[in-house]
Amino acid sequence: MTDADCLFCKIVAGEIPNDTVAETDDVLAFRDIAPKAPVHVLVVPKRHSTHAGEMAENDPELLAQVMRVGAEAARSEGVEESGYRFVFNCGGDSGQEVFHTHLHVMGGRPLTMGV
Ligand code: IU
Repeated sequence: MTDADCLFCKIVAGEIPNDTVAETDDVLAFRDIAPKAPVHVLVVPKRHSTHAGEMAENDPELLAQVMRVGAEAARSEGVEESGYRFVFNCGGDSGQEVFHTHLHVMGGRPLTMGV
């Protein structure tokens, strides 16, 4: 499914430019446009879904691919050894703003658990 109004679907389709880090047949990883850490990559499934909680129930294998590409991005961006954070925001109260599943991969400085 592709949501015609979905920003990340448009990025996946090449309609909006992105700073690609990695790409597979099913997954795209690109640098966040407003990074919250020195390394801030977003990993999205090309197939539209609303958030990771939904994907965990409906397509866990694709969600696993998203996390594998996230781990590879952490390595290629140079934060595998120092440590990094995976974040999935799921729904309004989480702070999710783009309702297409995406994994935040953040690192390059010490992170806190501030919410
Ligand atoms: P969130 O989990 O939905 O809150 O995260 C959305 C992220 O998408 C956020 O970090 C934005 O900076 C990022 N983003 C982007 O990379 N490119 C864009 O055109 C837009 C948002 I709008």
